[in-house]
Amino acid sequence: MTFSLDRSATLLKRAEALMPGGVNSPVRAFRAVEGTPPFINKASGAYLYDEDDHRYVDLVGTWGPAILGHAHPEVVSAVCAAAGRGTSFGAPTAAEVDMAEAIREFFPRMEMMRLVSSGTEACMSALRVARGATGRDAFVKFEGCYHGHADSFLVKAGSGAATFGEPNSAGVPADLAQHTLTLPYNDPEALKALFAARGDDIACVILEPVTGNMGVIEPTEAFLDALRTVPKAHGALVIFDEVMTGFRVHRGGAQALYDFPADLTCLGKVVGGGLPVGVYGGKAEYMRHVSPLGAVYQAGTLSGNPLATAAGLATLRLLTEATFDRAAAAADALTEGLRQVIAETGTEAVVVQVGTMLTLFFGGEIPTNFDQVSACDHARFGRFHRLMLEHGVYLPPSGYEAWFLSAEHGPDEINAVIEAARVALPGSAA
Ligand code: KE4
Repeated sequence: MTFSLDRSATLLKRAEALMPGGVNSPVRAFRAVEGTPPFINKASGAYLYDEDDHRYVDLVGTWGPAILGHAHPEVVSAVCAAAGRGTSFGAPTAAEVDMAEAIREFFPRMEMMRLVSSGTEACMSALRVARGATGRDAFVKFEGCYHGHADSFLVKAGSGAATFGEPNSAGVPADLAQHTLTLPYNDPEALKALFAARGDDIACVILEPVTGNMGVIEPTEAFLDALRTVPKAHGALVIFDEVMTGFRVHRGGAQALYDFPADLTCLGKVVGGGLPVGVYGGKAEYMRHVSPLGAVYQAGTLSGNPLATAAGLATLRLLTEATFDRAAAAADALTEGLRQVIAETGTEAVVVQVGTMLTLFFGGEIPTNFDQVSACDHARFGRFHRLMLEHGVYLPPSGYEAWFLSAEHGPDEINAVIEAARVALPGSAA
């Protein structure tokens, strides 16, 4: 039976008349891969179900949040119970206190924090705190890293910006972008040289401590060592954007994995259990700059929303060591299986995995920065993606993204992905 997405194609036509590209976030349009994006109408455990009644093993996990698997019964019932008590109050609630205490259990360096509604809000607010606390305008980001779509970050950005070859977005004023200083990832010498030249102007360095938005790339020891010493020597903060790596590369994020003293941390995705939650926080000396205590303003109608905190709190309470280890074991098994099939089929590809996330790159070497990722064969990834979809596996629609595993990906699901790759790897050759 041929693989058809007729209902999704019809929905896409309607959607394109109303929303740019027919989507509410660019990567979902599947413009970097082949074919129509399936419109999803249900998710459960490790699976997605689309409008044309296809079932897929899901390796996007709604871009990270679904570490427990989709529609976990205890998360669903927590959200339903909260909804029955009202969806939003715009007032402090006990759940927000419980949530902040639960987050601090995972991230003890977050002495004080603020809940917001997205990773973008978390990162833009953390940058504002760093600027407010230091009185400096310039900040450092790394090429290929993505910190959400706030203006200052859309300079040499990763994720969809990189996917569509627009790492510098239109609409960002040059006199704002001039304060965004970008460096190659994993280049300690470049970091040292920039600080030697402009250290007194720099408020902070922000990075994905393990990247996910140019595929999964690990930091080198030398890079981490430079990050531990150079910014501090010039009075600049280090912000760990753990929106993706938080609860994913380790239950305590990359700062636990590498024992790194991040001054500020941004969280998102898993922390909301699939509902809109972002968090920024860190040393109390910096967070006390935030209104109403200090002069750094940040606000939000739905910050700490009762449904979102119910989903987040249920997720954090369920994310025990054993649950995390199940998701990490699934990622281990998938990495091992993909490497075997790559060898068997003689494909030029490598797999990089950290914790519960991984990326397959169509290239000969393990990439360490954005240029090396860009040199991979992304056209082949587009063909591979389509073949995997036709064989029941839903991958992120870009070679610049991470694949995510959950506690619900068992041997059946991992074997199904490996068998699909056994066909799609050779099938995707030019
Ligand atoms: P949101 O505003 O999308 O919640 O978070 C922005 C963000 C910040 N920091 C990191 C490290 C992130 O990965 C993200 C968002 N990630 C993308 C996926 N690469 C979200 C998916 C999308 O844009 O549709």
